[in-house]
Amino acid sequence: MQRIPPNQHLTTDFPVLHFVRVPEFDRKTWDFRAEGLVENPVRLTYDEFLALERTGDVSDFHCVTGWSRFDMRWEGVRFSDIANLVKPGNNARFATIVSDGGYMTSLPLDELMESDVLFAYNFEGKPLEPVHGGPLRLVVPKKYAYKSAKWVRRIVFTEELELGFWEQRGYSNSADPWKEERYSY
Ligand SMILES: Nc1nc2c(c(=O)[nH]1)N[C@H]1C(S)=C(S)[C@@H](COP(=O)(O)O)O[C@H]1N2
Ligand SMILES: [Mo]
Repeated sequence: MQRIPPNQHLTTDFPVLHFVRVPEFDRKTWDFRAEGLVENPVRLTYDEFLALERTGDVSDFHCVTGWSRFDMRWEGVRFSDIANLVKPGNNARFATIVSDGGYMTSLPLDELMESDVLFAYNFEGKPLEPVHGGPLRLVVPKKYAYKSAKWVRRIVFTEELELGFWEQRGYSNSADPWKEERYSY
């Protein structure tokens, strides 16, 4: 199989793409919440988040506007490790990922539980830069990158799908680059 999805072109720089101001990061007040349909909701400070089990992963990145980049080296915490901590109820089928600044996206839990889905705080061995989502972003390598929310602060486990920022504006909710699922029509 080809490594680059259909109608994507390869780039070696790291374009910056987002539509709000980069949020301020204050290590003392920043928190991460995982809540909704869970047995054990958590609120973690930045230091508590850093103390969670750390995982590294190298993955490719595909933006729906057409650029792809190979071999992005991320470090952070697996989504599945957060889920195991909060224990989603049997009725939880999706999670909505909410960013500082209001951006959001959502995914089915079974896709988020894959081992390459990380909440990343390091990129190429260094703290993730604010423009790229620092201090914490989601990375979902198998989806177009609008699923990889930057500046994540909260995840909410839900029974029903909530459409995200781009998904409400005509972009595909399934967002599979290999099937070229760019738009919802
Ligand atoms: N909070 C937030 N996350 C976001 C976006 C955004 O506008 N706001 N844009 C998404 C899109 S469309 C892409 S392609 C990637 C871009 O990540 P980068 O700026 O690190 O290259 O971030 C995604 N995550
Ligand atoms: Mo994108």
